[in-house]
Amino acid sequence: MTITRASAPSNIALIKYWGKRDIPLNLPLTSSLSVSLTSMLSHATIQPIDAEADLWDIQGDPAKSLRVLSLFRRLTDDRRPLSIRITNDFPSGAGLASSASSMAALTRALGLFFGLGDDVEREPRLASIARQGSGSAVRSLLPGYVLWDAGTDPTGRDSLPTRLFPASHLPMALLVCVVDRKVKPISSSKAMEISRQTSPLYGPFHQRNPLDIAAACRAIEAQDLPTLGRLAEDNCLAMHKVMWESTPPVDYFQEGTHLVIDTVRRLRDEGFFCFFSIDAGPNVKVFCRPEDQALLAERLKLLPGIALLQDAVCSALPPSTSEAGG
Ligand code: 2P0
Repeated sequence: MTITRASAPSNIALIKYWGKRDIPLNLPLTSSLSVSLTSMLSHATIQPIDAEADLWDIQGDPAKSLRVLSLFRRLTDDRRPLSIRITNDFPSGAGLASSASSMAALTRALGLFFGLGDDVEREPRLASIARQGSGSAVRSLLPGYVLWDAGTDPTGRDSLPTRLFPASHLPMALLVCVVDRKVKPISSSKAMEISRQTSPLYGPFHQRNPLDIAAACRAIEAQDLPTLGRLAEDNCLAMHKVMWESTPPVDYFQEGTHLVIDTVRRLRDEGFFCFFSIDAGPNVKVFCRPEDQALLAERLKLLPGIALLQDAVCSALPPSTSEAGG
């Protein structure tokens, strides 16, 4: 029996996705720009089995994985029972979003298994399938600096990721400050919908998106990390303000989140370049120049209650394999 394996990196958006133009198809209202990470990987293994039903070995919400598999089955009409396993390289339960990397890894592995391949640049349908598992998974299908274009087509066929620049164009290192390991109390999908329905800042946040995307692309192209950092922080805080102004307010920040933000600002005042980004949870991702990573880690490690994980922006996706096995 063939065993197919594929992996995908986690990603962090510098210009965020926070709203949908089509909920059933999970299409974003505006574009987002991210970096894919080197060592925060998910791995998916697929094997046909002699059984009545599929065998799942996954963590997290099974609904997302089931949706991805059913989309491949609808496309290929191949309904052989499968054993499906997804694991994460980064500590599970660290409060880090794993749905982007796990849905991207699953899409790449099933793509290879069902004969579509694992390369979204050759097979754009992979983006559509990954997206219906988890929106941010679209960006995890590529390495380096990635743009997920929202597209305008109602079917979503032009809602695709593109490689903007390789990681080497503007190398960045990352320190993930883990404030809380618990699963977030409210999912991003649900919080996005509360924002859409009730926040007066939802419209303004999306109106400025094209300007933010263009400015961030220019900053990366010019290898201008301070400008990119300022844009990313402003965009991240604008997204959280959308949530804080919703009814009921959604606030993912905790005391430790504020502590890390204050520390990043103080480090900058001291002359160390770094900037923060925070998603739908309390943990803070701190980006810096690779040569400053060790020194900044020493400082951030001193903060009470904060655990640190280190990473960098990745240059290439891990290779996928399909081989005969028992
Ligand atoms: C982002 N987030 O751009 C934003 C910023 C969280 C905060 O994309 O509803 O869990 O499955 O499409 O994939 C959350 O991503 O959301 C997200 P769904 P998903 O990274």
